[in-house]
Amino acid sequence: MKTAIVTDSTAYIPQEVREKYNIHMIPLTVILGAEVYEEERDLTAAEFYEEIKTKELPTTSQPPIGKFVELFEKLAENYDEVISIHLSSGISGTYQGAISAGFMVEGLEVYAFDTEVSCMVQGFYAIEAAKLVQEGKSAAEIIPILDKLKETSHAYFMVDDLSNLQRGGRLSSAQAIIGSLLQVKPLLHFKDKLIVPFEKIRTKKRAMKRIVELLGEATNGDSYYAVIIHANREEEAKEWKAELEKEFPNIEFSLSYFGAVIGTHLGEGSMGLGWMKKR
Ligand code: MYR
Repeated sequence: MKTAIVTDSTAYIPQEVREKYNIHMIPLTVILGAEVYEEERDLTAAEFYEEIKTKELPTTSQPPIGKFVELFEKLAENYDEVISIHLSSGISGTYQGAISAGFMVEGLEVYAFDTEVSCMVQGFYAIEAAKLVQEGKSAAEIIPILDKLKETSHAYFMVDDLSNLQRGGRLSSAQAIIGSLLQVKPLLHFKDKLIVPFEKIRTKKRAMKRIVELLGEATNGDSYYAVIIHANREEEAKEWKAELEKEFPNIEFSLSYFGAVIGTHLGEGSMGLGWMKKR
């Protein structure tokens, strides 16, 4: 049984890591002014944050179904099955797109996996799945392992300005709650596949402190992967990583970023921390 691993661009897995683990990537789209870009292919995160200084506010879109069909048909030439790992189905139609395309392609069994999150935490699932393929496991064996890992994984994040999330319709709360949150820096997270406020916190510094508390409680001295994710704030993220590495020797930290699609909805200056237990 030959198994391929696909994820979408919002995992923001660096190209060399994708190549190392043979992970195939399908890009989501950013519409900036009159231009349509496939993120991570023809628009890097750095270019995006530069562009939005002068352009109108961007919008985003899931991969066209035809692109999924094209990719799966190509994979069908060399593989029997594919695990297609995607950002939360509560915030994008990408996961559903993978399922629909799976019905249209012959000779390839498509297993779509909803990470119920996004960014490098989604990347953790894709990398673990790829390692399991290397260990000789099939999709039917890998999916339950990914489901189990879900119980150990979480992400919290904060934004400088909630209006991007509100405008893009990706903040799931009553308008009155959102109104009261606009004055503070709420800590956000995913619940039942949707983005919801976790706690109201007044400053970014306090929000970061609270995330660290939550990390400590969740990991409890066990071996975990964790990732610090930033929207064009690399230095700040590096400093935070160095502090966290001192405090949590059992956790393997990495650094990642909110690229163009997720950056459109969160805005520059956002920061997040996600984790997953090591197998
Ligand atoms: C689409 O147009 O289909 C993509 C929509 C993406 C919405 C992104 C909303 C923010 C996600 C934040 C993830 C934070 C993970 C740590």
